[in-house]
Amino acid sequence: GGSFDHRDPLLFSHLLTPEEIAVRESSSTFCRTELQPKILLANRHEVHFDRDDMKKMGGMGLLGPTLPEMYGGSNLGYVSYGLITTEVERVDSSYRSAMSVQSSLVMHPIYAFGNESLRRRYLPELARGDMIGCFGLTEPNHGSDPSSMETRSRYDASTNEYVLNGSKNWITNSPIADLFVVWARDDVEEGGKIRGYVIERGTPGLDAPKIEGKCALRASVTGMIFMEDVRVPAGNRLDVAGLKGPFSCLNNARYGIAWGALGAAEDCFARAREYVMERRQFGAPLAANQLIQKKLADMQTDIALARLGCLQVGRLMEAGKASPSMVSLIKRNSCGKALEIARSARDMLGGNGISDEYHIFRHMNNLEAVNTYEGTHDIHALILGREITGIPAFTPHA
Ligand code: TGC
Ligand code: FAD
Repeated sequence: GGSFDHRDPLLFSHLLTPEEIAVRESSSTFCRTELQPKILLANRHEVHFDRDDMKKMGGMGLLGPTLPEMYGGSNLGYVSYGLITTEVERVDSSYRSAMSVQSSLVMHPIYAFGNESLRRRYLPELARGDMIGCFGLTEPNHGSDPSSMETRSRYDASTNEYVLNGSKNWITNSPIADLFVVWARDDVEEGGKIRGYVIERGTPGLDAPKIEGKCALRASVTGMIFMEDVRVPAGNRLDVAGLKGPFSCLNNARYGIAWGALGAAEDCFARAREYVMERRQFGAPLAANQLIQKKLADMQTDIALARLGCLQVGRLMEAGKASPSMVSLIKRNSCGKALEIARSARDMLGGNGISDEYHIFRHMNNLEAVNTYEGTHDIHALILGREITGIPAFTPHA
């Protein structure tokens, strides 16, 4: 018979390779020593994302980890990528957000759809964290439905440039980004297709103000992007047409989030467990109450099962057999479950659960945003619903 470890109830670790275990251990040490000590104040005072943190992540090989080494990547598998996002988000979703955007939404499209000159110019700097990227798809009037975007691109043959006009909203890292991957629709004469453009900070007509008053992801900076006749050299257009361009980036990022959210959930579980073991009410530890034990059992079950789902999708990605809807399934499940776990853990700490010093409230607020971005919980339900029934239900029918 085997033994039962409450920290790894289904022996998940036995399913990892020695390389994956080493990646998990080195990222965990990095996150505990470099990121954990600063998160409390970074969140409390909404400190701007520290550029040095991106450089440190780059130095650890955490940026673009699945890309080949010749472009600065670490040539790791998708399971290793998931293990990294788990360790980073165990500290805070803000740090994982910065890493996801840089790796999946900026480096991935440049690698997958950029010409060789773009790849060589930008990927190594992004991998080192010397350059920060952002990804502009969402607009003020179009979030869940990016196909209706208003941002337009027109070709100017006289200068061999594309001219972009429009605005983007809720863009992670836009106020501090050096490089903007922006999605825009062509003029009708040019096919009216959605395409991606790589734009450098400082290009005339480009502005990226910060969004103030955020109640989640406070250690991450979020902003808008305004474009007024922004001229982009023809070589900076990505070689992909249609929504599959941005969506293939989202597949990667959503996959990392599915793992990451479980890191936040596990931190909430561990902190709540520790608290109820110590805290006494009615003459006994809180942990001695059935209601408390049921909450812990629910949390542990949800985390353990969700993690196996992430691992299976990771292995399928490595084998080239994963479908985007599998990623919707795990992104939706992990974020929804992690949010419930954080709320429950917060409750178990009573009044102390309201204080940021106990960390759970911060995770809970972050997970509200994580459950919303990269496709909301309900949008992923509709993606799965379309698979199950063959009927797309995105557009309501009268
Ligand atoms: P639909 O008809 O389904 O598809 C249009 C075309 O796109 C292709 N496609 C995909 N390709 C690759 N991967 C995917 N996941 C794909 N999903 C769709 C599809 O095959 C088709 O190609 P083609 O060649 O036939 O034209 O398009 P739709 O408009 O009906 O889609 C509906 C819906 C709701 C599924 C989609 O619009 C959606 O996913 N909406 C959610 C929007 C979203 O996720 N936004 C995220 C913004 S980025 C962000 O939040 C970053 S936060 C980062 C952080 O800080 O961590
Ligand atoms: P809406 O689309 O207006 O949705 C509002 C509500 O309506 C949701 O509950 C939704 O589920 C529901 N809904 C919408 N359509 C339907 C339907 N057909 N049926 C049933 N319910 C529906 N975007 C980027 O491009 N890049 C980024 O870096 C980025 N970073 C972000 C960072 C943060 C902190 C946040 C909060 C958002 C970020 N986003 C980013 C934007 C994010 O992807 C969008 O907020 C998200 O896709 C939802 O779009 P929306 O906010 O416009 O909500």
